[in-house]
Amino acid sequence: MRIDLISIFPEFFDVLDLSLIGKAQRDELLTVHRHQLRDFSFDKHRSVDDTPTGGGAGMVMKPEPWALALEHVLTQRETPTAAEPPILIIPTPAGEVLTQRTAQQLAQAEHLVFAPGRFEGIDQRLMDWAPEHFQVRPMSIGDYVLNGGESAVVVMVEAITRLIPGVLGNPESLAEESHAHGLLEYPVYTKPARWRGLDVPEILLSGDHAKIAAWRAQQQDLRTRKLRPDLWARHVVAQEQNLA
Ligand code: 6GU
Repeated sequence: MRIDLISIFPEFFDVLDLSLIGKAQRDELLTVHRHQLRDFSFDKHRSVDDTPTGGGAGMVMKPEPWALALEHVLTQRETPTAAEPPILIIPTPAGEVLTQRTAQQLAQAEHLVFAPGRFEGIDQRLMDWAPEHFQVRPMSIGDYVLNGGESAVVVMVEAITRLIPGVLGNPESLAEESHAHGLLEYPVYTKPARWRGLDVPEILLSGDHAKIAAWRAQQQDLRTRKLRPDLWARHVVAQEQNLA
């Protein structure tokens, strides 16, 4: 997978060189290219924003530097005539909320481009122009507001790239973890069996694998009902449909 990140803070993405995503890059499962948006602004202050037309607070990102940066990314493609246009993810709290299902779908892509805006967002005409060259996906990471899209990009890149085959050391952990089956993960324990007066649940020490699996499934149900009634309701509907 190729990932292009365009931002006025490209250094923000240095964290992607650490840990598993850094290793995935070194293993050539992933190439990450960062671009400074200001390199595509040609006025004397390299400005990328201006006042909102029609009035109002804050500043709006101008469409032209974004279009030039995105066109530059298109020219850098190894197979510029590839059938699939790259997916352009525009981080915005007004986007579709990223889910595990969407992350799984995006992990299949050849080429993802992220265009995180700052200020009050990017001139709408950029989004109206971009579908000529990209599959455009406005995406959010949850119902709260961040100062800019960069931290959301880090979250999205991590959620997506860990699903690329070979990125995780132990692919079995993917199958078991939270949200893989629409429920929260069960609680986990390690040694010692007693710590500061607190005991590991006895069943986990029993060696009875069937009983342990049943206990874990029950814990997943209990946790999900308590902490995420929204997920629980969806899970119940899905189960009813599977039984029908
Ligand atoms: Cl993607 N961007 C911003 N600025 N705020 C957010 C977000 C994205 N997702 C949730 N809040």
